[in-house]
Amino acid sequence: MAITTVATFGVERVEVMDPEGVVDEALMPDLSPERITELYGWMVLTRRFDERMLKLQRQGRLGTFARVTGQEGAHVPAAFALHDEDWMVPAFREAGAFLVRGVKMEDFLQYWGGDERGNLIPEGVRMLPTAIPVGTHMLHAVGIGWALKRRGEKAAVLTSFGEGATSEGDFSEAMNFAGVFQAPVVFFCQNNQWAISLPYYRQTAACTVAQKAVGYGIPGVQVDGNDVFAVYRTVAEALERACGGGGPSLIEAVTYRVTDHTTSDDARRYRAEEEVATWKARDPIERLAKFMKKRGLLDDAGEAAVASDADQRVAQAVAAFEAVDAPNPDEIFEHVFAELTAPLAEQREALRRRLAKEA
Ligand SMILES: Cc1ncc(C[n+]2csc(CCOP(=O)(O)OP(=O)(O)O)c2C)c(N)n1
Repeated sequence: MAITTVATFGVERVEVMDPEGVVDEALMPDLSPERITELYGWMVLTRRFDERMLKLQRQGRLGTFARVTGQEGAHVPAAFALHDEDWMVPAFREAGAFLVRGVKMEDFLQYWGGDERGNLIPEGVRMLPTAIPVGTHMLHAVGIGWALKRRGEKAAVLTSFGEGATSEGDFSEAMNFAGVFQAPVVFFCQNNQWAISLPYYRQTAACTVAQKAVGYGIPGVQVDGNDVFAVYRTVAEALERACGGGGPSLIEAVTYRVTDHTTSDDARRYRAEEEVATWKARDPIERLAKFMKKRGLLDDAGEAAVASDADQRVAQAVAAFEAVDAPNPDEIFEHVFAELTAPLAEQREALRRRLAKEA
């Protein structure tokens, strides 16, 4: 009889660029200056869009929105690392990924304005719509990945979610299935430290999200989620491995939700201003700008031009969104059942009567 160690594990963390924009050349991903400039443009567009979303909501022109400011260093480079033939299966805090993947900004606005027609993904864009139920979409991602594998398609799936979603049973089922069937899925966790008012340490007893991969026999790694190069490099590698038959992986991008949970929340009620200030100082866009300025890829005038170009694109999208006719309320009852159930038919009649009265 003996007691022996049958398994050991460690968790690696990838950092490429420090807060001053200085990079480790040996770890730099393969990105041309043009691609880095493009990536920067997407991040700024995402930030300006996000800020405008808050204003629109406060003005009563938009419904609730899950803001992404501070998380552009995570989901934007992750989406940027995808090839056209890859799929993205997002949660609800990935505005930048929608833009990078080619979803029209006005459509995205329309969805968050409460009009489901905005959820129609353009033909040829391999992306699923926003998933509000926490965690359910990870199973859809694995289904798509498994299908790609069975069809022999050389493509992978990136699914993104928050650390809160890793407490859901869906996460465990998805990770297990992906591991057993070696589905080409990259699980991308934006660990932004808070699930509404629940902090990370109350969410899980695991000291990293990345280590959860060990239980499913798949590789797990942590990256600095405010370091675009670390994220891009790690996601690109994981996608390549998945496409080449190397199976799934889990990436934990450590970042921070500097805004409220949604435009309906007030985070000052449950967390300290000092903590928020610490993370604001680690801004991912400023970090990339510092790098680009050192390399002569950006100057102050260029920075202002990128921002004003982004503002113009956002203004045009808002105008297009607000020019769309309101949907027919009857549509609420369509597309779920082939034949409307009796209670739903009754509800539709009640709605019609009420709208007729109010008209
Ligand atoms: C199945 C389910 N349970 C609860 C909710 C309510 N809810 C919305 S967001 C959220 C927290 C999610 O936290 P996390 O997964 O870390 O993502 P984050 O919001 O931080 O991006 C909860 C509990 C929901 N949308 N779906």
